[in-house]
Amino acid sequence: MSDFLDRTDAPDTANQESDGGPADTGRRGFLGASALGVVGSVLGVSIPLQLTATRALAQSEALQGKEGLTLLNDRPVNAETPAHLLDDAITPTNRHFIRNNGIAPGDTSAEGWTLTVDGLVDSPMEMTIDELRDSFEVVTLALTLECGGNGRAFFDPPASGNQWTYGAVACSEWTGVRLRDVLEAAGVQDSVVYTGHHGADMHLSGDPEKAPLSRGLPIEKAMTDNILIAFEMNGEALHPMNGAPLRLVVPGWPGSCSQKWLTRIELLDHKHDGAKMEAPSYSVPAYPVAPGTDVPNEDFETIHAMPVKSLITHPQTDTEVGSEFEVRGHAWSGDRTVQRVEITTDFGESWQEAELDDPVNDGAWQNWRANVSVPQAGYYEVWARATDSEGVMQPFAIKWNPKGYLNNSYHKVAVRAGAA
Ligand SMILES: Nc1nc2c(c(=O)[nH]1)N[C@H]1C(S)=C(S)[C@@H](COP(=O)(O)O)O[C@H]1N2
Ligand SMILES: [Mo]
Repeated sequence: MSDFLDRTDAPDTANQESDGGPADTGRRGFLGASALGVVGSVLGVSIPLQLTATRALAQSEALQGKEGLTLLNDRPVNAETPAHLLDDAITPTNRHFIRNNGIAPGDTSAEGWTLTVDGLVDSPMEMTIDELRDSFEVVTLALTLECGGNGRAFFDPPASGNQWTYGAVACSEWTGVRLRDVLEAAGVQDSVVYTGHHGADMHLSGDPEKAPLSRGLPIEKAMTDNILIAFEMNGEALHPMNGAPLRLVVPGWPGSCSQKWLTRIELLDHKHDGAKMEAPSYSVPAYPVAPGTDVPNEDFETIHAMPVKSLITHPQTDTEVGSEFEVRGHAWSGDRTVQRVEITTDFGESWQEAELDDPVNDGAWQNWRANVSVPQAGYYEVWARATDSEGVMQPFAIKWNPKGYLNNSYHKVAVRAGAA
């Protein structure tokens, strides 16, 4: 089976630069969708002509170690992981999706990299990565990162931006220092309501005055225990495309909160107004809307916690199974835990509860598995649905919103079951 995903009938917004910023009206990726595919098979042929030869070379080198991912866009680089390649309890670095809004910095070595913490703090600081390591407790946590636009590909009418299917989610093991410890050391002043995050990547226009992305967090969220300023991913230096040498990892909130190539955290007495903080970026209407509705910007709300969701990582869709087989995957829910995962192989007539693990730590997804048997040979769909600790269950259908965020409808895989 070829793992090239045929996207020829994807809407022609597939290569737009953004997963939901105001700037994403109109720009097409340089290549047609059909020229994009699995990372590895396209290296060397997908170099956009706008890039200098040197930078394009650096970019394809940076994609090394990500073979098997599906490339959705090459400028900026966006690549997702097919669901069956997300089977590991902890996502290996080569299976972690990539979502860039701009051009990654060319030099991502830890040498000389510094983090500035300033704004409304008692003692502004600038520290190297070694100084961060030496000054604060170093912790390792498995943390779930999901792009706010994961699942956008299934919106009807389509939403502009990267056409993520299922694979803009991961749970790697991150090592770093707690954001809270660093902010407390700097001395957060009483007037602070928001953080502003800054990274070293470059806007697609090349304009040094513009940031591709600069998001922030309400200060109460920033002070929670499981947000890391990370300098290791799965026990090694971060992959250059995943924010080396230093990044934020904010589990359970839209991935855009997790600033990569982190250089500065600013403390503010107003909501941060950096790139893609404004509606409709990473925002949904404050009230339910009919599919296709044009919603005025002032009616949007910034997304906070991501909703409850599950992913089936085995069996792989479009494969053959026996009459008895194991179904397994992961489930997560923003700032909550998942209390139940159920699966069906009869289009929802009956549901079977899966065995569900606790998260290995606060902020990690939960692994689940179930043995199923089917009554006769033939075509089956396996669907999964999770229910979180507040009793909120994944919806069957997509709750449409203009920018294609928060699609947590059931994941479905198709299999052909053989005779017993
Ligand atoms: N500096 C910077 N940080 C960034 C981004 C970016 O474009 N620039 N993209 C964000 C988005 S939208 C997501 S979903 C996550 C993706 O993290 P990953 O590429 O390591 O999977 O990074 C976030 N951090
Ligand atoms: Mo994202």
